[in-house]
Amino acid sequence: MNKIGYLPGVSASGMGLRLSQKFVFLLFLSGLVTLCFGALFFLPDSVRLKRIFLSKTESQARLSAWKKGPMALSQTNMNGPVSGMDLAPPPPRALTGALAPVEQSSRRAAETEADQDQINNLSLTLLQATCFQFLKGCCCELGGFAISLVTCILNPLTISVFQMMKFAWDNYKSFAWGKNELRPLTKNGHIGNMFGGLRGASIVDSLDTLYIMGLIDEYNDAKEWVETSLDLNSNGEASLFEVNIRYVGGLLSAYYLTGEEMFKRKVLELGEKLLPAFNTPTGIPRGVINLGSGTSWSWGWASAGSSILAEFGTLHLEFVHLSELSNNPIYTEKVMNIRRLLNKIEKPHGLYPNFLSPVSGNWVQHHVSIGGLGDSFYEYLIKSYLMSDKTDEEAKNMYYSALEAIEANLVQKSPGGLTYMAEWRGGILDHKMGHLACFSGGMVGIGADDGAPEKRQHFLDLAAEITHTCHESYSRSATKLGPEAFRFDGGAEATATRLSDRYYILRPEVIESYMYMWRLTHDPKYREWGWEAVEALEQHCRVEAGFSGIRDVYAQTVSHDNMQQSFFLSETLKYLYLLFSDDDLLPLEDWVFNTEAHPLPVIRKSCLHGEGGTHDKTTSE
Ligand code: DMJ
Repeated sequence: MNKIGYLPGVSASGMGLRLSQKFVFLLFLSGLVTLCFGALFFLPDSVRLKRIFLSKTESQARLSAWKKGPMALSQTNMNGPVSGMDLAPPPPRALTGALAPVEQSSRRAAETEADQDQINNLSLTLLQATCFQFLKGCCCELGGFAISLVTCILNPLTISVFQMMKFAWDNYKSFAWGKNELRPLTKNGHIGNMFGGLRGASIVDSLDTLYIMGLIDEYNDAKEWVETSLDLNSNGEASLFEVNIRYVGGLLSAYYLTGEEMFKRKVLELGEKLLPAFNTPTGIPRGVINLGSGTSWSWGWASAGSSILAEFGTLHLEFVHLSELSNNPIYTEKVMNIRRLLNKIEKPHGLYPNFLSPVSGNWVQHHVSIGGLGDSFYEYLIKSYLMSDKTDEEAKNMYYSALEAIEANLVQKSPGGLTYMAEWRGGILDHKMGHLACFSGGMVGIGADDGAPEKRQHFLDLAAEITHTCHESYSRSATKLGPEAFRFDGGAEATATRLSDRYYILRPEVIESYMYMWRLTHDPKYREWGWEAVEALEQHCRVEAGFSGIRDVYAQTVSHDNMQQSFFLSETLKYLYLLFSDDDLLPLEDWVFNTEAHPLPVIRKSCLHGEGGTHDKTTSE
């Protein structure tokens, strides 16, 4: 029996409702919508809601708002949790003047006709998008539709993100279907060399985002492609890490969210193909694998044939789930072996260097970073603990010891008062923080509650400070998007000083931290910051046929890199959507996001093998 329906916080379509119940529910909902709309006509003319929805300029405004897309929504009230009541005219620039008193700007706003037009556009776009969702939902299954409709009505901000996803996806589908990424300027596909012969990275990475947003037709197209065209018998150099986080993670999430057996079959087939990478003297996998022949080797650029901490240290979540689904302990054994070695090995100042020999099991270089090369290893320690329903004590202890070492050696305060995580090269600090390292605000945040009681508030403060610094790296640029790396030396404070660090490739880490910090604190500034990012993405990264990275975040006139990364669809847009959604959409108590933002369910104690519970609440039997 399929038990997927037990998974919390997911809008699995039509879950648990019989046809007759669906019909009654549908009738009830349409009645409710008609009633609410009809009631507008009986309101006095002075009521703002009536002016918004029944404005004289309606048809004109509707048309232009719909054409403008999400930007027409850019004037939304961010002063607190969004609710249906917040549909009243918002302060037009309340966001750009981020912390300006909302009341004051609200009064200013109402003064000009142009602002009033914008307000109308906002509301009509909302109304239209709601109708769009409504009609779409009617053609789909009721469960997904109901959730989409309710989400839409309650929270107009999610509509913007929904529209961005639809735009990114539609263009990928039109111009790059089946390729790994879309090239939005040249309107063609990109294959690259990260996934061996595997194709459709954007499709697999998007499955869960489409599903969560209620883009059901698009999800069905993606599902059909996976079923009929995702060929796992490929020959080519694949990154073990990238295949794991995007393909294994994407398929696992799709399975857990939808209960489609096909995803489970595919992911177990793929998982098996990854195992030969672990055939090394230490069991530490090499970075590159040929999925066809099973031969593996180290990256040419990694010193002395070493493996990378962030790569072999970012397998745990997916591999534990592969064991759960296959009932085969081999995957868990492989990652537990990595864990054991890392726990035992001597660490300089308690820190984990980024390069390790898969042959000798020794560190190769003493470069430590919470950004690229190290990042998701730390993330997976705390998430392994959380995903184990807080039973994996080894992961917990390793995480808090690592964090202690990081705080003692890497965490710095700039002269301007910004907290950042520097990099460490054999004892010498490099006062640089990469965009990738900005995920750590969220990581320290989600780990705060399980730290020593006297440290909890401190961890939460640290998480907030890091997230603030990363936001500063955005707000100090001309585009309001952050550079690939920013520095705190030579007078620099959260800005890139080298030309080669100025690019932004649609990365998610800063928004990821906003999402976690919002969920943990409900401080409205995180939604304000998320909205700034939406506006910046719309203004600088949206091109005619999709979203593109940009070469220089400090340039007034941007130059595009012609690449819509698959993580933009799986992470950046998903985290934005969650940031503006209610907390009960994929609640953090029940779900853990892999490093590519693919949600995996917490494995409850009672469900673990050999503990007397059922085999696995989340699998089909
Ligand atoms: C993603 O593929 C993952 O988040 C990974 O852990 C690091 N980098 C990219 C996005 O920036």
